[in-house]
Amino acid sequence: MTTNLKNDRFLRALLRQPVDKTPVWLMRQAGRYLPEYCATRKTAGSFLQLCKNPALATEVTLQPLERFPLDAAILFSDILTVPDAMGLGLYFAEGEGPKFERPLRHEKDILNLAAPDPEGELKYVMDAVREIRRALDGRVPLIGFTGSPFTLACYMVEGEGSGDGFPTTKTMLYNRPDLLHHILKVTTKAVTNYLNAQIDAGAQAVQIFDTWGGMLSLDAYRKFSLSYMAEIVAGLKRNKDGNVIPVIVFTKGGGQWLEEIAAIGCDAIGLDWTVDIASARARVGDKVALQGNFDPLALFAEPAAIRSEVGRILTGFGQGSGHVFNLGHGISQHTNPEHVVALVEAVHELSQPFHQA
Ligand code: 1CP
Repeated sequence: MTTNLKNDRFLRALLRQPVDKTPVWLMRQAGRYLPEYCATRKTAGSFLQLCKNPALATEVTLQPLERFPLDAAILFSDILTVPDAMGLGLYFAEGEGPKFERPLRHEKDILNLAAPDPEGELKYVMDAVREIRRALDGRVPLIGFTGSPFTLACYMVEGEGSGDGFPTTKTMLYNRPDLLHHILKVTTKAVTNYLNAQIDAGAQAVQIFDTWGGMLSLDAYRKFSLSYMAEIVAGLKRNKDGNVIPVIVFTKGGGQWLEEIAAIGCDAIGLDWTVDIASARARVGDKVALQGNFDPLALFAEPAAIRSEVGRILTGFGQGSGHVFNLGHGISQHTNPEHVVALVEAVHELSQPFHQA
């Protein structure tokens, strides 16, 4: 189906077409749990310099594929490159998470916000997509991604990550919903352009990471997160050179709202590990595929326990296509890479009986 791909299992599963085994990739599959990643990051100087150097971003994107027979590659970048290109000044303080020099606190700054040109300030990301596609040479498909407007707004307003539910952002949501909606509107335009530019540059599927949507009330989730993701999905190029470009929506903590997420027209929904995958499948029916569900910290257990947990999730999903195996959130930096070997092997081996006609 997909031109020039040696392994299209991942794309086929997203479109619920038959596969020989369940495809698998891992959120944050390139990262600090790999010593070779740490070495390349050192060469680059910093995480941001690594993101901004297409040759090195290509190198780290391919590193996990050299070790494990994963069924997809994901662009090495970060969701916060977009607000950085909007002028907020992204930096990483040593040993801490991401921060912005100029968070959005004043009405004047919010009203001045504009969507960046993806082939301008973000050209380094598109260059990385083009270079990764060349280096992959059709081995597996390449996933492009963005943060959801709401998740990006959390960092843009708060100015950094938050251990206690982004209180500054929540205050704006309840006090000045008009201002938050303005940020979300501009950001939606920015990330729609950004994903379409990634598709033009060669991304073969895209994922929207809505890491913080799950901390909202259902009413606020609909108004401040889901409606903007629906707008993005409607604005994407879903066809490129005759191939469908599947869209995955991942709201961490969104397990209660799967029916509503499926209704926005995405091809697949990401599941964290708190959801029972059998019930999730029954609820969404044949509307969308499902991705994920393995607790990232279960990778700390022994290979035999990892294998049994993989078996439990595969059995829960049951017969047929429509499941992309993944973690329910990013892989921890303290994960032993040998345990990832056990996970990928178990998925490919144990899933085969579920795909026999
Ligand atoms: O020190 C380092 O080397 C940086 C660690 C790191 C890495 C490896 C960060 C900083 N970002 C990344 C890469 C990254 N981030 C990818 C690459 C592709 C992959 O292999 O999956 C992706 C898709 C992301 C997405 C991302 N960044 C999200 C959404 C998904 C999620 O994990 O929830 C979020 C919230 C971020 C912000 C961010 N960037 C980095 C960190 C440590 C964080 C999280 C901060 C926080 O918890 O608030």
